[in-house]
Order: sequence, then C-alpha cells, then structure tokens
Amino acid sequence: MASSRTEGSRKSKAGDPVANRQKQLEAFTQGPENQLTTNQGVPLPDNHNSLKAGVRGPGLLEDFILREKLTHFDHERIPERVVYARGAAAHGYFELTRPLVEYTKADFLQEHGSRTPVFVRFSTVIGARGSADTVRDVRGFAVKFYTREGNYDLVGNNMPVFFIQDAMKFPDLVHAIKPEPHHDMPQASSAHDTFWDFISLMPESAHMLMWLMSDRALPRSYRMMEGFGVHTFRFVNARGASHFVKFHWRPKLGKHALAWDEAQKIAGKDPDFHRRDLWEAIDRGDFPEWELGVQLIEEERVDKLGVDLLDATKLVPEEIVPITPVGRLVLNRNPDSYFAEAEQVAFNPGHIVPGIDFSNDPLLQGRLFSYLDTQISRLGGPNFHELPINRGVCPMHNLQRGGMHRMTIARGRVAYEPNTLGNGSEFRVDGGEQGFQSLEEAIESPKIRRRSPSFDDHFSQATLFWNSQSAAEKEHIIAAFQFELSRVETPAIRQRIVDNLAHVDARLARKVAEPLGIGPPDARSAAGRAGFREPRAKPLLEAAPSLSMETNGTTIATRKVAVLMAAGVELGAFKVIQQALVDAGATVKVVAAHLGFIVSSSGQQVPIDHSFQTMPSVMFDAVLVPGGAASAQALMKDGEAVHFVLEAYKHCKPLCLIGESVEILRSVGVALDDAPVPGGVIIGTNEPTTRVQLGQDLIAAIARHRHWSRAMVEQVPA
Ligand code: HDD
Repeated sequence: MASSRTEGSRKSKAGDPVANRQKQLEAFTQGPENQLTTNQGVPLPDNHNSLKAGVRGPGLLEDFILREKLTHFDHERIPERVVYARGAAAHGYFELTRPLVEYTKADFLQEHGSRTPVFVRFSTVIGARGSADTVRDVRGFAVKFYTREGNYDLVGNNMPVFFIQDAMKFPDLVHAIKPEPHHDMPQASSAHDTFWDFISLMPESAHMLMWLMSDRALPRSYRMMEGFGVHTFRFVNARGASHFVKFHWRPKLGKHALAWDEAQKIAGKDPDFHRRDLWEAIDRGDFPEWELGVQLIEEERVDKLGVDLLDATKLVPEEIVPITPVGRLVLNRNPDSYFAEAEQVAFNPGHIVPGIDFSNDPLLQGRLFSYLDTQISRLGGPNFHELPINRGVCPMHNLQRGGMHRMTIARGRVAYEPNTLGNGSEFRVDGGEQGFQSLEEAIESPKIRRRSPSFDDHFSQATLFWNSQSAAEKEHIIAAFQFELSRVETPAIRQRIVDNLAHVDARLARKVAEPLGIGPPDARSAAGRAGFREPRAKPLLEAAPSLSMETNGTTIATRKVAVLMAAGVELGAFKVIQQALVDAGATVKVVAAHLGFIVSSSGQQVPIDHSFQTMPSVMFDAVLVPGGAASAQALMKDGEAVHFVLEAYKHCKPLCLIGESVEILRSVGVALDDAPVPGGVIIGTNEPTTRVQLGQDLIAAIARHRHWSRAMVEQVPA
C-alpha cells in the first residue's frame, strides 16, 4: 500500500492527472492470484475441508482458517444507502473547454484542455440495492472531481428541481415514498398511498411531480439522460467577486426515454438494464460523454429574474438565462470492484474547493450536514476518506487521529495546534488569505423558523413544464398520474391530488380524474388546505422548449437494432441496411427462434446472436424484418416473433418491414396500404435500387428515437 504522504503530490501537475489517478488506485488493486493465503498471508493447505477430529468427526475450534473465512463472509455486507441505494459507476475525466477564470478561481476550471479525473455514480432513489433499474423514479447523477485542490462533488439528479424546499422535510418525504413501514411494500415504486398522501398535502412538490410523472423518470439509458446540480451555487473569482451558478450535464447521445409498459417489462426481463448498458458501452469503447454547461447569474440580476434562486423547486429556464458550455465529461473505465468503488464511494455536496461556494438554499444547507453523517454509519467510522476511491489526488494532512479503520500512520507526538514540538519551531494556523475562504456575506436577520414568502409560488413552474410538453408527452404524463393514483387505495388522497392538479392545468386534472372513480377536480377545495398558496397569475414564459424531450433527430450511435429472420430469408436488402446501421454506430443483432445458424434463400448461413426467449423486443431500439416468403411465413406462425414485432410497434419503435414480412403488422389490422404509413414504420421491398434509401429512412427514424404519436397503438395487442 502506498503511503498517503507520498501519494498524488502536486508534482502530478507535470504528468497526466488522469493516468496518475489510475496509478494511485492501482497501488491498492490486486489481480487474480493462483495461490490462496489467510488474511495474515499464511498459505492455505486446502480450501475444501475444515479441520475435524477424524474424517467423520466434529469440527475443531482451533480451525483458524475456517473461522477467518466464515467471519469475513458473515460481515461482507454494509448498510445500503438510505436513498439512492442501487447504482452503477464508472471512472473518467472532465476536460475544460472554456476556462472560467473571470468567474471562479477553482483550479480545475482555469486552464483550457486541462483534464481532471472523475468517478461518477448513477442511481435510482427509492429502490433497495437489489431492485430493478427501469422503475419510475428520479435518477442520481453524482460526480466526484479529483482536483489538485481537493475533491469536488457535484451530487445532482436527472431532474433540475426537487420535491421540497427545506431539508426539514427530507426524512418525511423519504419515509412517505419508501416501502410502507408496516409490510415493507411496494418495492421501488411511488405508486402507493403514503407517498401520494404526503405529496397531496405538500403543494410545493407540484413542479417536481410533473417531472416524475413525465418520461424523464424512464430514461432509456444512463448515457442518454441530462444531469443537474439542482441548487444554485456560487462561483468566486480570485478577486473575491461572486456569481450565482447552476450546473447542467447534457448527454452527447441525446436525451431519450422508454415507454412505460416497456420499462415495466424490462424490470422483469433484465433488472440490470441500465447498469448493463453502461458497463457494456464502456467495455466496447463507446465512451459515454456529457457536456457541462453553466448558467451564470450576476448578483445584481437576482431580483429581476422572477425566480427565487434559493428555492430548489424552481428552475431558471435556459430561454431566460442561456447555458454556457464549459467542458466535457467522458466515462472510459469500468470499476475493477463494484464494492470497493461504487459501493464505498462517498459523495457529499459539502465537498467543495476554493472558487466554489454554497448558496443559502435551505435544502442545500441541510444536505451539508446529512452526507458526512450518513457515511459514518454506512462506512463504519470517520476514516472513509482514506478508502482508495475517496482519496484525493493532492496531499491531505491534519491533526485528526484515530477512529475505526484508520490507515494513515501519522508520525510524531503532536496532534494539536498551535505547537512547537512538531517540526521544532512554532506552528500556528492563523486566519488569513490562504486556503478555502467562505464568501463573506453580511447577514443581519432575526433568527426565524419560517419559509420565505418568495417560495410561495408552487404552481407556475409546474404549469410552465406542462405547457412545454408535446402532445404525446402530455398523454404520457396523464397516463402516469392515472396509473399511480389507480394504485392509491384511499379515494380522498386521489381527490386531493386532482384538486391540486387543477392549479397546474384544468384539462390535465380532468383527464387524470376520469378513470379514478372520484369527483371532478375542485380547485377551490385545494385552495382551502393548509400550505396552499395562490398561484402566480402567469408563468415566466408561455413555454420553454428546452423542457421537452421530443427530438427531430440525434445520432443513432450505440442504438440496438434487432433483425428477425427464419429459414429462407432474403439477405439482399438486409446486408445493405445492416452496413448502413453499423456505419452510423448502431449495433445490429440477429434474433431468431433458436441459436445457431439460419440458411438464407440463397443458401448462405447467417449466424444468430440471440433467441426470442432471451432477447425480447424491449431490449432493442428498433426492429428490421427482412423479406423472403418462407422466412416471413415461419415468423408469422411463431407467436414469439409476432409478439416481438407488435410489442415494438406498441412501444413506438422504428420498424423496417421488407417484402412479405409486412404481413405481420397487417395481420392485426394496422393500416399500411393507405397513406400515411404510421410514424416510424418503413415499408420496402428487396428491390436493389431502394435498399440504400431504406437504410437512410431507418436511420432517420431511429434518430428520432420513438414515434410517440404513432397511430393505433392502443389497439395493437402486445
Ligand atoms: Fe441526497 C444520497 C442527490 C437532497 C440526503 N443524494 C444522494 C445521492 C444523490 C443525491 C445523487 C447518491 C450519491 C451516491 O451515488 O452515492 N439529494 C440529491 C439531490 C437532492 C438531494 C439532487 C436535492 C436537490 N439528500 C437531499 C436532502 C438530504 C439528502 C435534502 C438530507 C437532508 N442524499 C442524502 C443522504 C444520502 C443521499 C441520506 C444517502 C446515501 C448518501 O447520502 O451517501 O445523505
């Protein structure tokens, strides 16, 4: 083990900081060995048999080898995170593309092209460690920057706002949304009475609820979701001048969602869907990338914004304060050990560096206490910063000593300051200009336990979000509310939610109420309840296009396309389209009734990647069914193949059907002969002159991701 005194010294400035960080971790890394020892290094004679009194006799207490092995095993688990328990993480770097010298003195934001090693953990919030990835939930997006002036953690979410305004309510929120305490159900779901009971009485959550019921809560991939610092922070420059700042991560692959039915099915078919997706992408060299952008707000502008920057239930639309891109985040290395890295990493919004400071957001202020505190019980004591994944790359020394699992061997008799016995002369740390300086702020206020009236506007941004959604996105939000509230057993809770929603949008509230067996929404009843504040007359903007996920096209890189075939398949068009897809960065997999090979109409053998049983349509982004009468007929007779195509249709995925395979869709009554063909459905023949165009059409359809307004989706069984 390397001594902490020599690790990561500032000399790393001369070398590659990302490589140096990896070297630092390697000092703690062990490869597989072909010899076993005890923890004391004593070679094992045998790893199959315990020590006994005779081969059929009782075990002996003396067996230190068995006892050590069982004892370690018995203690292998640590408490899971109280929230954000399930996650996946990766190493990478942050590269600065736009120095921010005039705004902040943060060392890692000064030099164009400088690279800072990072470790990033994505997560779901509600579920236990063993729950499914694709549940409806907020996603955590936590980034640890190992800077030369200490670790900086940006501990954000994939949604830019939060449920509550004050940390005082966090334990209530979490108790309400987690499984109900009497029977510990449901797992990883907000669709139950206690959550909606609490939320119905907390109108400040209206905006976040809209995000949670939207497609943002169903990301297609961790690689395809945005991240937000949520709170307003401060940048402080070398002259001590400050700007407010909000952080945004924008994925290079675009932001995309799953369909709700699909997300539920994936939760059963592959509960590790998002974790696997991240791991496999990095493993094959498709390194996920995000752009870091900042919204910079001058102190003088704050009062004119129309949004209280200290209120975490509000965002500042980028249509009002544009986002300046400043760098890129690249994840290029999977962890070596899930436990040692992803599980033991300890994030904390209180880990900041000179040049960055907190705002007075009361939610953030509470977080500054909670994270250090939780790590102490989760990681077993106050020395978790010494774990390899949590160590900084710059020197760390202070006078803290002892505590469980202390690793650093601090020399000498002196663990106090001021002193003269340490290095032989007087040592004293005086206040001064060096080190982290909190931004000086004049505060003269009464001590008070109350909310600021500027936090009162609970609905206008919920309305702005609603108005900014496309027609299909609005339908998804309505359906999500209906689903969740249909699971709520207490009618009065359902009623309170729709009454509240009437203050977001009358049509939304009416539509949500329709299947719930309750009365029509009553806005006045909501207005009469404690905690309710009259909405502002008008949202800041009519609509903010940046809040919608609808897209006209992005890259199709790393999207997965299934090709369905059976014996007799015609390969002509398939080969041209396959090449076009691969050239555009997509992955193409052949799926069939069995593994092995398929013999094409021209006698060629096509290797099969997956069978229908193990790789259903929900594992893919698009489906291609080549022509060939024999192949199409065999697929038509195979319930799993038909289901594959219909399910992909229902989930609004791009479909390319060639020749006779068109019959699969026609068989359930989807109108294909009269124009227009349903969105994202491409129909073609094996005709050589049209093959290139078919490929281009399919690529354009995949780039749009899902064709949410596709016709007849409800009628198609799947
Ligand atoms: Fe938190 C974990 C993000 C409010 C208390 N939080 C945690 C993680 C993320 C966030 C991403 C997981 C980090 C990891 O991967 O290890 N939390 C947020 C955001 C919030 C927020 C974006 C609002 C803007 N959190 C919040 C409040 C409190 C906490 C108000 C308490 C006052 N959060 C915790 C925690 C956790 C945590 C209990 C659980 C595990 C951990 O810290 O390490 O302390």
